[in-house]
Order: sequence, then structure tokens, then C-alpha cells
Amino acid sequence: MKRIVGLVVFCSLQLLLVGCTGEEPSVRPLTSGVGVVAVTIETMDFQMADSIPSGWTTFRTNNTSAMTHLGVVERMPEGYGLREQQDQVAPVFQEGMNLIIAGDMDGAMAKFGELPEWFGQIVFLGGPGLIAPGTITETTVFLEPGTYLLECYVKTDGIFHSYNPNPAMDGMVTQFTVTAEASGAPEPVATLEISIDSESGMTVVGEPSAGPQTVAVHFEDQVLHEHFLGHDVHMARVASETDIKVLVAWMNWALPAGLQTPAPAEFLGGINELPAGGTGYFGADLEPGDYAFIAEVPAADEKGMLHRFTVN
Ligand SMILES: [Cu+2]
Repeated sequence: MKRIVGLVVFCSLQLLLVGCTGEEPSVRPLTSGVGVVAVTIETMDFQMADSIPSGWTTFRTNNTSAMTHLGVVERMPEGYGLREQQDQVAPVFQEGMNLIIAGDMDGAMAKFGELPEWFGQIVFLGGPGLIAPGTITETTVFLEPGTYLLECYVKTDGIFHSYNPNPAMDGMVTQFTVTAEASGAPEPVATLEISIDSESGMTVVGEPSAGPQTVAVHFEDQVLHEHFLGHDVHMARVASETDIKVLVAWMNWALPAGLQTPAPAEFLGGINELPAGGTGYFGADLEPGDYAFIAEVPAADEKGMLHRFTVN
């Protein structure tokens, strides 16, 4: 049993207005443009092509909304897609979350037991890590042909973005097809490497320095943590007002305050979970300052999955 789901709430007009900051975020292309898929987030939506070539694929995500989001790439089992996810999975997670918020953990676990059998066949294949408002990020993963979803399960007012309480509308999930045609995009060349596994946590090889970086993330293993998800790597700016304990706690969706809007730090991308043995990449345009790589798992600090660093 794994992943999440979520839902949408309607942004207030005020949120929509403050979402347009007018600032031009910097973007650093990982590749020449071959294999790059543009993703735009305006409110609680993903706007991208319905069909993309296979091979090394860079999601260049532009979050023009007023909220932090993420985008998990999910390869669906044969015959399943957005409709089934929205009808059979998203409501189960939301009802389970409602029970957690009400303090009924046993009820929540029983609810998650109602997930359909095919849910366990979804393969999580990375995708854009947490991304703050007004930010552009790049995340590169290798995709085989198939039917995929891109999903955000950040919460607002306790409701997953990928679950829409309006039965006539879908949540923050989109479906796309990866075709047999190969993009021919080359695998990115890393300037910084992170290995992550359940025993030793994150191991960073290389010294993060100012300027554009391409970070490779090697998933040495993959396990289900206490919140039924695997480990991944997100990057956040650590400002003077950032409370690291709050940040660590926030990375657990199963807590009422976990992944709840607003985010406790400025997230600059990363990569969601890949299967054991997988490697993916994300771009980082580092200015001098303090940062953290952190996994979206419970107690990331105790698991060695919080790595703080300073760029001079
Ligand atoms: Cu979202």
C-alpha cells in the first residue's frame, strides 16, 4: 500500500492575486531542450502536454501559484488512469485524512485498507519535488512508454490537492501518455551526487558551490516508511526564521499539520521517490546562503535524511 492522493480547494481571489508576484524566477536549463516538458501550475492544476516521448525527460515546472506544490510521476497499471485514481483512490485518502484529523487513527488505517488492489501496482518514478510559489525547477527522470499521472498531494485546509470535493471536478492530478518514440535526450551530467538509502540516509558527494548545479540522486534502496511512502530528496532554503524541527515534522503527510499549506520553508525542487537502483536528477541554481536537502519521510533528521549545507 502506498501513496496519496488529494484534493483541491478553490483559491480565494486574494490568493490568486498575490500569486502573481511579477518576479522573473531564474531558470537554468539542464539540457538543450530535447526531452524537456514544460509544466505550469497556475492554481491547483498541472498544465502540460498530453503525450510526450520516452527516455530521459526533464520536467521544467513553473509554479506561478501562491502555494507550494509537488509533482509525483506515477506509472499506472494497464487499464487504469486518472478516472480510476480520482474515483477509487483520492476519496479513500481524503476520508482517511479526515479520520486522522479527527484523532481516529484506527479508523484511518481501516479506511486505507479500502484502497483498490491495483493501487499497489502503481510505480512511483520521481517527478518534481516541492516547489515554492514563483519558482521554476527542473527534475529529470527516465520514462518508459505507458500511461502516467502527475499528482500533487500537498494539503490546504486539510484537503489533499489531488482530491477535489466538487464531484464534478478533478483534483491536482493530470494524465499523460509516454509514447514509444524516444526523445533521444542525453542523461544529464551531475555536478553533485546524493546517495540515499534506508540504512545510512543521505550521503552527499561533492561540495555544493554557488551557481548552477545538476544534482544526481541515486536510490540505493527503497522502502515504505511509517507513512507508506518511500524516501526522496527535496531542497529548501534555510532562512533565519526557518524552524528545522517544524520543517522535519511537516515532511510527514500523515500528520494533520504535515504537508499543510503554507509550507514552513522555501522549497526549491528536488526529486520524488524512485524504485531501488534508480537515478534521477534535479537542477539547483545556488546563491550564497543556507540550505537543506530533506526527505519527505517521518523523522528525516533521525534517519540521516536531513543534510544541511552552506554555500559561500
Ligand atoms: Cu499542490
